[in-house]
Amino acid sequence: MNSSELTRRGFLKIAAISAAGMGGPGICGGRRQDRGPNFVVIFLDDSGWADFQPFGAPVYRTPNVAQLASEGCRFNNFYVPQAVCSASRCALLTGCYPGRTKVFGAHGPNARGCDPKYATIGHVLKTRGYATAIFGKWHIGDQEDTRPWSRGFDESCGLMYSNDMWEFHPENPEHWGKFPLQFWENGRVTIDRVTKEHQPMLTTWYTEHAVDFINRHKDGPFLLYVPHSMPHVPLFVSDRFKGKSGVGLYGDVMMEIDWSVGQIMKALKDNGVEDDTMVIFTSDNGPWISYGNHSGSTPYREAKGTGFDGGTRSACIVKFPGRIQPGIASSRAWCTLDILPTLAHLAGAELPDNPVDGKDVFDLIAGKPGAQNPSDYYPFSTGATFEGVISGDGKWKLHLPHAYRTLVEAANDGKAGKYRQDKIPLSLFDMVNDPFETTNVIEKYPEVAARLKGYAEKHRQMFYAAAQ
Ligand SMILES: [Ca+2]
Repeated sequence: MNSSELTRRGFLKIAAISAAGMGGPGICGGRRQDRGPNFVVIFLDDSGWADFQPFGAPVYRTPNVAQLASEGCRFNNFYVPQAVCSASRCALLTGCYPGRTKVFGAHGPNARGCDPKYATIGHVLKTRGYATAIFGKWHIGDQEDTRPWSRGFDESCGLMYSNDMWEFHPENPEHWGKFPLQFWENGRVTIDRVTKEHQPMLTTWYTEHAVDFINRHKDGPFLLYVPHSMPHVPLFVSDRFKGKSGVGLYGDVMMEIDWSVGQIMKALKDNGVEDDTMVIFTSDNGPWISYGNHSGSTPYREAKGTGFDGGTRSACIVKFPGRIQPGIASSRAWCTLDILPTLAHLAGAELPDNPVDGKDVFDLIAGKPGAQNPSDYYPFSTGATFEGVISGDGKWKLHLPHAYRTLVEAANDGKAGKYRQDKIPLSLFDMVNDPFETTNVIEKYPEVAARLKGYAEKHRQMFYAAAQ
């Protein structure tokens, strides 16, 4: 366990505060007893693990994220089950494995996306009277019954898919140019063809909607989901942040996202709901490193679009005053799959009728002494290829034999570089002592390998047997 983990004493202190808060009638510590807390989920696109202080030490400044980390708990071992946009978002919003929903990779315009038979976190929280909103990139369906307003979100604005799926795509403009990149608001198209004049405003517009939503729903409870389009390429920034970092466009974009975080936190505070709101801040996958100076960074192996930790491990902060100890770093592993069941638990909501794969991990993330991760394993995959499992405690990672892309040469200034394909044999990594996945220890730990192979084989049989 990390030395900065919550101590039993610290946990009891928080538990005592919570218990005292629960004692009064009606409202306790700003929270009404008959309802759950508010939730804000800020989900970046392609931001690397080391893009923000205190995870990394970027040369640009991100004071609002640093403050969020000082007021919340920083999770160093937080995972997504697939390091690509649509699959990652679907896992967060449904709590289901990609192998279950079959939402893999990144979907294009008009895609069916996630089958409506899988409830979203919006549906689940609405059963408890939550107002729900998404302002940002949806990317789990672009048909009438798979867009946000059909999928549990009362209010919405943003893009239905990635901001590079347009006429200026660096590699395939002819294909993507056939489909206008549209900006939607509450079920209708308000910008039919997003241009280079509109893209610089995306971060601002999402933020303004988020602040307005908080202002109107301060009596709560609410779910505010802000999946930013940035820092996915093509990078754009508003005039206020152009050149601000002094280190190039990527730094400017990150400073604008940091500003957005500050605006949302200020809105919570101004409306008196800061203490009644759980904030989760993370990224859908690791950096798209072939874009060179338009990409973020990660200390872990490989990056976006692979099953290595450079793709699947995201920097994560959770702030929940009085419930999660502030200012600490935790090495406890968990995953976006767990967000739906954990928030459902906190809201007092039932899980949906469809199977949900994630688990309620609130005790684990709150640092309750003795709390164990209830999942034996988390799967990881790329596209439709199941690649292996990480043990629920985050200590061991088993790669099944699979191919993966690795960088040959990055390009800069919005152009894509080159990858080549490589292969990894059946491999076991000790993620505590070798977090960079360098040394295969499968011969040294045959019992651990057998246990993880058992999980992997079961997972393959359940979710990939028909395809493989
Ligand atoms: Ca992404």
